[in-house]
Order: sequence, then C-alpha cells, then structure tokens
Amino acid sequence: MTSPLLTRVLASFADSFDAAPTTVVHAPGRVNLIGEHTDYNDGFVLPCAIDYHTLVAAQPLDEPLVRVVASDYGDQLDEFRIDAPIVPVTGRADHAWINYVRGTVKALIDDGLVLRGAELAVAGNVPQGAGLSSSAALEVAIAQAFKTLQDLDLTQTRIAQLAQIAENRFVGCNCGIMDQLISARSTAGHALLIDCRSLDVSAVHLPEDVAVLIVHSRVKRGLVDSEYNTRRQQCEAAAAHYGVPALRDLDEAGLLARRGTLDEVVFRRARHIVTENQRTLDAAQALAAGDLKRMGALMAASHVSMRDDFEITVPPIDHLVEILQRVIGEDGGARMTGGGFGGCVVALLPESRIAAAREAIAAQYRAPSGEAAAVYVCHASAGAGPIALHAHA
Ligand code: GAF
Repeated sequence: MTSPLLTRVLASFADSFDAAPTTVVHAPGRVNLIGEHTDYNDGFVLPCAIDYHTLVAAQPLDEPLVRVVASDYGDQLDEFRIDAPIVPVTGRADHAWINYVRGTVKALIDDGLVLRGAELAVAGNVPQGAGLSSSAALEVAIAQAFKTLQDLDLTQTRIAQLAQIAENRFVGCNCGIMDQLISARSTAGHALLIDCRSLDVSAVHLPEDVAVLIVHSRVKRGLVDSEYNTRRQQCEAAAAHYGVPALRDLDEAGLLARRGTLDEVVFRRARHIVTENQRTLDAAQALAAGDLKRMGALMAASHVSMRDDFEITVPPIDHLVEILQRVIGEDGGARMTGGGFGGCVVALLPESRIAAAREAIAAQYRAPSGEAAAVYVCHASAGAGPIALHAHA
C-alpha cells in the first residue's frame, strides 16, 4: 500500500467532512495468473491480488444517509438515503463510480443487514479500464467499510458475493465471482486457487525471486461487455447440449465423445473452458512446486486457447505475449489476463529478467494508438481489511 494514497484519502475526507475518519479500509485489484472465463462456468481460477488498492475512509452518521466523495473524480459527491429505495444514476459516464457504491450498499441492505448512515471518502490507484478489477476493488472496499464501521457479522466470502450481486444486478455487468473473491480473500505473497462452485480457496505460495509483471497494452477493451455476454451464452448453450449443470462438469473425453451436432464455434468455446479448468488445477500444482517451466507451458497453452478457441485476444495482445515469451524462455510464462479484447498481459518471470522485459517491450511494442505499453511490477497483496491508522501516521 502506498502512503500517498492514504494521504490522499485522508485529505479528501477531511476536506469534505471537516473531520478525521474513524476507519480506513482497503481492497486490492487483481491479476489472474490462469483460469479465464472459467468462473461463471463453476470452474477454477488462479488469481492474485496486486499491490494497487482502493481505500475508503469512513465515519458513522446518525442519519440514514450515505454521503460519499470520490477523490479520483475531482471530489465528486454523492448522497443517498438508505431508508428509501436506492436507485442507479444514469446518463453520465463520469458518474459511473456512484453505481458501484450504491449497488453495494443496496446489496448489503437487501441481504438483511441493518446499516447505519455513513460518510465515506474513496481513493484508488488500481489502473482503470485495464482489466485489473478496479470496480471489484471499489465494491469490496465499500462493503468492507460498513463491516468494519459497524462490526457486521459478514464473512469475506459473503462480502465477495454481495459485491458480485451489486455488479450483476445494479451495475448490469454479468461477471463471475473471481474478481470480488480475490479482492476480499487473498493472502499476501500467494495466489489463490478458487473453486468457483464451492467457493473453497487454497493459497498457493508464489516462488521467491519471481516477479508478477503486468503489461497494459493500451488497447481499449472495447467489445468486452457484449462479447463477454455472448461467451457466457455460448458456454450455457454448450452445457445444455451436454446435459450438465455447468461446463465444470465435463472432461475432455466427454467433450469429444458427446459432441454430436454441436455447433463448431460453441464446441470451441466449450473446449477452452474444459481444457482451461484442467490447466488451472495443473498450474496451481506447478506453482506450488516452484516448477516455472511447467507453469510457463500452461500459461502459453492458455493463451493459445483464448486466442483460437475462445477468441478473446486481439493482435496487439498476441504480439505482447510473444515478446514476453521470447524474453522469458522456459523460466516462466506470459498470457493475456482478464476478460479479453485488450487490457493486460501477465507474466511470471525471474526478477533478474524484469529489465530485459521492459527493454524488449519498449523496443518492440506500440499500441495501435501509438502509445507505449505501461509496465507494472506487482507483489501479491493481502485481501480487503482495515488499515491500522497509527502505523501510517
Ligand atoms: C472479468 C469478469 F469480471 C470475471 O468474473 C471473469 O469472468 C473474467 O472477466 C474472465 O476470466 O474480469
């Protein structure tokens, strides 16, 4: 956690509410190491939280009112009652952040929690629009703020579920549970193998001296919403064809044996999910064993599957992955990460290769807009929770 961010959220709170907060909480963004689009198929994912966060500074209010100020949006202020129906704001793109807050508060109330009013200041440094889950971090941070303020009986898993409900039902994005769950439950220094059906998690230690590199392609994730929903529908159609509750319940033998008249495109979508689930389980083992060669091979296969079967990569992203794979060789791996159609590439590589990776990207990559890629060296961060203010004074 960077203290400039803490300074900023405290200043925003003080300027807006003329007081010091009683509580500050954080929730991290995430990068997914492997297991793409498997979460809404009840499958497996292996993300880690990153050391880029959303902070919420908070104090309770006696009125049934939430007042929230967003430091990242010029200290825009939103105010809404919690004893009346909470409705989305529409029509202004620069107000989009408000619906993540309102949606999360509504999800908490709809879940039966008795909320008090609160004043909140929000500040974050998770790169926005990059596919690093800045929105999940905001939702989880808001839920965490109420949990901490009121000492609510709310597990971290329930926080993730309510944040997902906010995103699905209030914001209108039909995402799975991965982003919210890793933000709420991660362990520092570890990736998390998540079973998206049972929501069981197991922490997988990241090998020492291995860096998590995130490279933002600067390709805007233009088609992500419509194409994301299409992929979901295709996966559901495939599950219905095979007569299983979700593609999680299918293995490669079943996929081939019972293919029948299944449409070719839908078959390839299903093949990505079935093979990606197995790769994710294998990757958790490889990582735990420190076998970066195997991990790199699994990441490479994941990328090919996303490119050819799920068709969610774009040429600049494929190019970035190739550049990184050449630098890394057999000492790690690289693949696109996140929903697709732009956004970021993730690489695992020895720390000693970071400089070479940066040089290769600078020399060989430009986005179609002419922009250079942005490179972030990340450390696996702890999940959402309160910040001990005195430690940062
Ligand atoms: C987005 C979604 F929000 C996640 O739930 C997940 O499906 C991911 O795309 C693809 O793996 O981040």
